[in-house]
Amino acid sequence: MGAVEIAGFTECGWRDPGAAAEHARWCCDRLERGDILVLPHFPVISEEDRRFLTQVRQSGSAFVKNISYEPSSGRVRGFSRSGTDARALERVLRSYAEAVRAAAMELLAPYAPGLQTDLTSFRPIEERGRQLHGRSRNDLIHIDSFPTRPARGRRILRFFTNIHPDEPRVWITSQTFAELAARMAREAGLGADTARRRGLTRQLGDAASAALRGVGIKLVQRSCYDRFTLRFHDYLKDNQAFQRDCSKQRHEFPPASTWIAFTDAVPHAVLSGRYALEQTFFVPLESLIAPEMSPLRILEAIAGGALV
Ligand SMILES: O=C(O)CCC(=O)C(=O)O
Ligand SMILES: [Fe+2]
Repeated sequence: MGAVEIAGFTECGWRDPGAAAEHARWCCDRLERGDILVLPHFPVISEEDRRFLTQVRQSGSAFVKNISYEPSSGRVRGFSRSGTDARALERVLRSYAEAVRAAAMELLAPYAPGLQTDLTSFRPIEERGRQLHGRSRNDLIHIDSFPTRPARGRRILRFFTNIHPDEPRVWITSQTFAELAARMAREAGLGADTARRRGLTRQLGDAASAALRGVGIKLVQRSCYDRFTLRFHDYLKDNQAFQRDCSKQRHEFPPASTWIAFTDAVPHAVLSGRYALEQTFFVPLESLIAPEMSPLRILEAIAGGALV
């Protein structure tokens, strides 16, 4: 597991179109094995848009972690309205989302038919010394799982771009998901919840959510997989011995670089840096080169049964 530099891919696509299919497959394979792909110079947005973003302020609310953009609706949330041109912000985030999607379709061509665009974010706050509470902290090593958007076994693929003019964004990563899960999944509660939620509780839950749907309220329907990955995220952040003793690799992502990882399986934390853009995708299992290496299949093998 590590960071792998991709030299042959530019904003115009693969340098050697004849080898594009083979290179794209290789990239997917590396990602699925837990590596981070790094495009050392891949700024994605123009210098003018970059300067604009560094003037945008995040809302001061404690509930807002990043500025987020929903490509499907065009909604931007979490920015400070005073002094920000909301339409310009929407345009810049949309153009980032579109450019990243176009790059993903070529760089990771095997995923193109199934690639599902999720949210875009802009992260203007300095991460070093950031005062987030407990499980929201970004500087504690974790795997990603989203409380409001269940993955149901799909992979969480994220592109990050450092738009700071001169400082790197610094991450640490740890060992593979397979190793973490083998050591800690049971202790973190894999299996316990699966059994408890079957039967009556489950049926009551279904009836209640049907009733709420009837009056226009949508409940988040989490699979066993999602309930466990949320628990595992919390378990890792709460586990001081793990945070202190786990193997660590440090990565510095330079200004104008873009890096890509399956953050549902690469344990990661950010130590410092400000001004990053990020685009999330879901990749269905059918699109993967090695589905048996996905967190869903690894956890199902440990649990001894289906989790979605
Ligand atoms: O902002 C970053 O560099 C990573 C933060 C993170 O781990 C996350 O948003 O899940
Ligand atoms: Fe994360």
